[in-house]
Amino acid sequence: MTGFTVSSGDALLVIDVQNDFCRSGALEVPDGDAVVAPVNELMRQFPVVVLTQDWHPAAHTSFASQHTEAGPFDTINMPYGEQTLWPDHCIQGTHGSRFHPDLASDHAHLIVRKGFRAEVDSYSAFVENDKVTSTGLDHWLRGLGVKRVVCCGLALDFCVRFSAEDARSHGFDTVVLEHACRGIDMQGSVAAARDSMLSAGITLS
Ligand code: VGL
Ligand code: ZN
Repeated sequence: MTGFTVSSGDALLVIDVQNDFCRSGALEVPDGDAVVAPVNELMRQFPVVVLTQDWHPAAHTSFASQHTEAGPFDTINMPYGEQTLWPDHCIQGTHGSRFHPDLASDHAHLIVRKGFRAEVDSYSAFVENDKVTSTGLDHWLRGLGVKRVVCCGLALDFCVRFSAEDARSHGFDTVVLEHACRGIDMQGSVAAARDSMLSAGITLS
């Protein structure tokens, strides 16, 4: 995190630091728990803090359990485009859907729940995977005069990546703080995410 300082138009966007993405979770991100300490440290410094929470109904169509033709981590075609299938995770109200117990969530000013519609997944904090349905976060940030969105959390190659790319495409200066992220990394997805974010004009710090 070299040369990074917080300024007044900044918002911190903390992606999906939830039990199912941490140790022994249903969709465990390698070393996912390691983001909690740096994320807590960051949250104390930002004037605006947003947490996201992946929040699926039990029969969500992104779950491999809802499909017979494909399994976990396979990609299938949905009406809105390609979708990776996942183990059941972050089911609304379950332990796996709760924030990591050590996450200092009292620092948050807004919690955005996403992926709650059974037919459409949402990696991004801004727009669902159908690329049209807004979560409202863009307007909320703009109302507060936010100019720059600083992203961290889980997983770097999915929800952090797509949240950062949508922040950028909505006109925010966008930074991803890699020391406070961890990735799933399937078939080179971390490298692909970094390339894609860099070419979108996102700063990796
Ligand atoms: C995520 C896959 C499925 C994430 C959420 O938080 O990166 N990945 N749901
Ligand atoms: Zn999910």
